[in-house]
Amino acid sequence: MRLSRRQFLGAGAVTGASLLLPWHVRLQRVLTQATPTLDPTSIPKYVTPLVVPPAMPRTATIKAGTIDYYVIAVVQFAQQILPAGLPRTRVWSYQLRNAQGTRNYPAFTIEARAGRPVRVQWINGLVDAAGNYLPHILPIDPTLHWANPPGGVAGRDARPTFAATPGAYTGPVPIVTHLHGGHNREEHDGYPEAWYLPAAANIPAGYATVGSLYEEFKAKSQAATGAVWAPGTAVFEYDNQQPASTLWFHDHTLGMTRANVYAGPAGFYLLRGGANDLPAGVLPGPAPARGDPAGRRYYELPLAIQDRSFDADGSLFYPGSRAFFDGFQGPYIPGSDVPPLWNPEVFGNAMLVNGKTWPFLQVEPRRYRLRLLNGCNGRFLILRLDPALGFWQIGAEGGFLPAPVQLDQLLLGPAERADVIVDFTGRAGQTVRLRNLGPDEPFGGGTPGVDFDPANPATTGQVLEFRVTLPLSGEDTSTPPDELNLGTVAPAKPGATTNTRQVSLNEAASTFGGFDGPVAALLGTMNGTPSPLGWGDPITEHVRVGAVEEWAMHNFTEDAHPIHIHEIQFQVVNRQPFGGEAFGPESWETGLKDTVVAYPGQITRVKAHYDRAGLFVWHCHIVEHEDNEMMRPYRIG
Ligand SMILES: [Cu+2]
Repeated sequence: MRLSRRQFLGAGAVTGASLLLPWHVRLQRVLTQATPTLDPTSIPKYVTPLVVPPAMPRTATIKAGTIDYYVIAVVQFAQQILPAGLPRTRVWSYQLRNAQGTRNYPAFTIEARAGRPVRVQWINGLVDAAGNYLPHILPIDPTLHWANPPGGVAGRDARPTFAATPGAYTGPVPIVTHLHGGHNREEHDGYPEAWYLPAAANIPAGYATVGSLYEEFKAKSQAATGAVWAPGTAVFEYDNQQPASTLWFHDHTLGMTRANVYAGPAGFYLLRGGANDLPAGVLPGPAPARGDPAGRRYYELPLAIQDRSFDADGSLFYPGSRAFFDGFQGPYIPGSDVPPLWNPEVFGNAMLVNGKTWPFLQVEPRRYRLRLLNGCNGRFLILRLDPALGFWQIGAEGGFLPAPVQLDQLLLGPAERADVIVDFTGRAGQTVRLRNLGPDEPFGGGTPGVDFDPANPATTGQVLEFRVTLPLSGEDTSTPPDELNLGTVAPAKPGATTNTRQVSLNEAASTFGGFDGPVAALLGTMNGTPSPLGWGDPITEHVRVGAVEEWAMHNFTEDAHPIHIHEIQFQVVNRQPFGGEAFGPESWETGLKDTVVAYPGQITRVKAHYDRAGLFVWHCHIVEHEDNEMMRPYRIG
């Protein structure tokens, strides 16, 4: 029996009862399986200094100095992620072309100015010294609806059929970079079907070398900007006509984002200036700037928090079998509808900040601005400081909040960002640890220790150590957070709603007899009852240019999903338990956002101004979900 796409989606056409599956229960069983061979408790903590990614140098300025131009390649290299003395780790990340000194995981930060475009030639540099392609360093399930280069032009961006269970894909790796939070032309968004292989010497005959939308977007881009896309590259221009904020870039290839991002490629893109930024000196700074001398002290720091697992040889561990998740050993193909390699969620057993396990940072007794990113594949973070200094959150994904919010903990779903101020004043000599109380399993909402077990306090419950050991280098002249006036710079909310849309979040159970595990997560429409839809189904979200739409996202699953809508920044309107009363957004959700936590059994409503025509996507940012159908195309105009 062959597993066709139609049969697969048949599994998704489920009733309400089978939508509610105990994924948590299954995962708990898995966590007792010690598959990664490096015991995380054997990794010494707080022995490695935090790395603050420097600002990415420009390749050039172009168009009479009006555009910042970068030529950036995704490359493979080894980095000391684990503490010195333990093996190095093979990773991928971005580097400026021909500048090995800019090679780092996570990438150097792109510093952008409001109103000043940034153009990047993104090179797929996953080739060896001889120019032959490098295979993926992590297992890729070729049975999903994915980029599928071996399918050729006719079979790319599809779910291939197999007569027997295949192994992992070992061919050339497609990439396409997405600027998360950006507001740009469709051809520069990093559409999942606009991927491209490296321009390698040994691409197998018959392989598709680009995704199904690459050529169309290439033509549009060249017409709009004049930039030529050479083989193995794409040239994306970012307008930076949006409020100052914390954006980030990462891979977005169809059906393999989970592995491409876990392998490393991600970086911060900090947009500053314009009407929605504060004058220099108001907030703690500086942050790394282009051309800084070595050893400069920074009071604004980007912090990318990620969970990863390792094998004893230092290599990244990512499960290569569904058996890791719930012990299901098959049969896969033929016989069942269960993807053999894909795992519904993957949690690492070690915590990394900016590419190092459990680093430490020496700080002065003064205020710091931290740009926090949850860069985990599927883990929700609940961050607290110990001792409990608390945080002043001043911004989220879409810019500043209307007013600073004092919080004793930060909840961050995958891809969410928090712009916060932490005050170490008066703490000289103290050690302050950043802890994580989020669960080591899918998050469903609730309180650590009450509704779920917090992360393992010996490992994933710890993140970073601040040591207030540096003498003050000078007076802290930044404005105390409780005196900050953000109201003048907080971005405007969308206007009155012109259209309301009901959409749904769903899980699909296997139809294989005797096995009720999840085989996919799905978005869909909602008309009294949910209609789950896959990536390949016709577009259902057609949005008029200029519309202000409110999307009511009904979550029929057991888990919270961080839902990201490309191209726009939305306002969180409210949440409403099924059959209950609506309540307003959290205090830290009062600005604009691009990713929102949609809780199980609730309707989460978000509103945005869809002002720019194009083909974009919305999806769950648990990237294992995104890769297996929990992503939908949508069109503006
Ligand atoms: Cu999800």
